Amino acid sequence: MARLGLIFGDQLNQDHALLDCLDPASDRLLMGELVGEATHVWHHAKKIALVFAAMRHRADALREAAWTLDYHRYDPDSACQSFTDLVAEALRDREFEEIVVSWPGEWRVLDEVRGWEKTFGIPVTVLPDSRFLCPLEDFESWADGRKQLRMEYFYRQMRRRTGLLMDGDQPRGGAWNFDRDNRKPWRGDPPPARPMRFKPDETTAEVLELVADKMDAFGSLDDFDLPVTPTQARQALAHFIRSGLPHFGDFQDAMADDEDWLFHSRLSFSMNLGLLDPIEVCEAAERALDEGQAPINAVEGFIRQVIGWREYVRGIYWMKMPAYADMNELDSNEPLPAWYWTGETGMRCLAQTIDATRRNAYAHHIQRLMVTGNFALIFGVLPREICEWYLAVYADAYDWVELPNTLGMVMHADGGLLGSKPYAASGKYIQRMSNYCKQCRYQVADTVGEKACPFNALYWDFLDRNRERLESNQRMRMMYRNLDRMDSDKLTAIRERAAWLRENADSL
Ligand code: FAD
Ligand code: DLZ
Ligand code: SF4
Repeated sequence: MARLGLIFGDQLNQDHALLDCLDPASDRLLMGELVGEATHVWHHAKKIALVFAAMRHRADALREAAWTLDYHRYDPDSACQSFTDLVAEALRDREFEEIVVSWPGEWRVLDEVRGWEKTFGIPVTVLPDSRFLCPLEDFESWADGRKQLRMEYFYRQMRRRTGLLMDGDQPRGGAWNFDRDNRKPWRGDPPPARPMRFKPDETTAEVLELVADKMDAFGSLDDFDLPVTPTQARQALAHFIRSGLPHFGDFQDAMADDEDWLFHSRLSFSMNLGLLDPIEVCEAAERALDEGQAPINAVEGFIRQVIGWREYVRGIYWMKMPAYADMNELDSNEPLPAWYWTGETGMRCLAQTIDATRRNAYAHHIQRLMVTGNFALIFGVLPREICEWYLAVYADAYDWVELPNTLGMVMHADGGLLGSKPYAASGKYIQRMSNYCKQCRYQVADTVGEKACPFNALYWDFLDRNRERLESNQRMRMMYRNLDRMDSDKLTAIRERAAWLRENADSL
């Protein structure tokens, strides 16, 4: 009897574990564009279009490679809305001896899959997800028994494991980390390196029409230019290595009012769909160093994001789910201000970041961390609401990567499991790393008063409110020393201003 292999929409990698395990001569593959997956959060239109277009191209390629594949096209009126419905439909038509999938990217989906043996009465096999370099068991063994988990130590192990940037057992360039060189603001020079653009082909154009006509999605679908096949993703990689990587390190933390990309790669879209293999991406970066095309601070900084942070957040996610999603250690309970969805706020840094998000389904890391993330942290937004926002609005967002970044790195809602301290900052940080403040309605130099930058009062108020939880953290000492220097009248005025900002959030 045949086996049924279900391929999830973000697992389009050519080395998918199913393809080694199943036999194209006797087994069948299944993929589906599902109402449930497309609407469980208010996804960005470009994200839905990217996933569907890449899925359709992958389905065509698998059929060309002699696989028998059933593909369910998006149909809002169909009774087939979820992965379970999709499998049930396949089992209605034919008998199968086994269902095979690869470990999904979301706990929610894994939980669904785990119910299938009981629902359908046949065995279900979950194979490893070959889009990652560190198997989940290896992450757990690394984490086991450590008092504190720190990305830096995990990253060093990943360097040794992959051999990337290693001279024997020593780090290349004499250090594991060159971050001290990577904090320059960008003042217009060198010119920014924009990502490569791809014209939609017929398949993609059909998907764009579908999304425009049939879906009520967030953001803009205009100028869709994303890579949707492995070939295009490789072209985008080569383009980034040539144009963005040389300056990636220097300006990694910079932000600019009218520049959406600076020197970032936009490769998360492709890596998270399986169109690019992370090791291939890192090897291309190391080759640029070998050939003198990019400096060590850029190449090391980039590789650290891919084999360090990307793998680390995934490891934490699977080790701690499902309880992780409900954590709220700082007791943050404010609703998400409505302008997170519209960008209609006078705070220039937020307005520009959200505008870019609406147009591109993208904001770069420092915008996500220090603008939209920092505001949500110091304002005290309920973690569940801000996590849902990030999962919806970015085209690279899947629970395994979005949740630890938002709930852990940004909101510190896991009590410091993922990152050692909250990235809380006042407007001064944004002023130093960008030119937003020059065009803002608010005054970055002021903390209280009608025109004062809201980040300032909220920052001091955040420290004040969380003193008991954060004061003993070594890395927060300096911040608390500064707070302690403040006289009590000023602190009272700050508390009042912060309370006013919370009450009037939607009009900021
Ligand atoms: P580059 O700056 O060019 O970096 C290169 C690659 O490194 C990225 O493509 C990505 O694969 C990897 N990377 C860098 N930082 C991280 C990180 N912190 N975690 C995981 N991978 C990383 N990334 C996602 O892929 N999906 C998400 O849903 C997501 N949500 C985030 C939410 C918040 C609140 C924050 C602060 C960060 C989030 N990130 C997420 C991490 C990071 O911001 C994006 O990976 C990055 O902006 C993608 O753009 P890029 O490809 O141009 O990255
Ligand atoms: C994000 C997404 C969207 C928008 N649509 C689909 C879909 O229609 N079919 C599908 O298989 N996957 C989709 N995905 C990705 C899933 O939500 C989910 O994150 C992964 O399938 C888990 O591996
Ligand atoms: Fe953002 Fe404050 Fe600067 Fe305005 S003044 S751009 S709100 S940091």
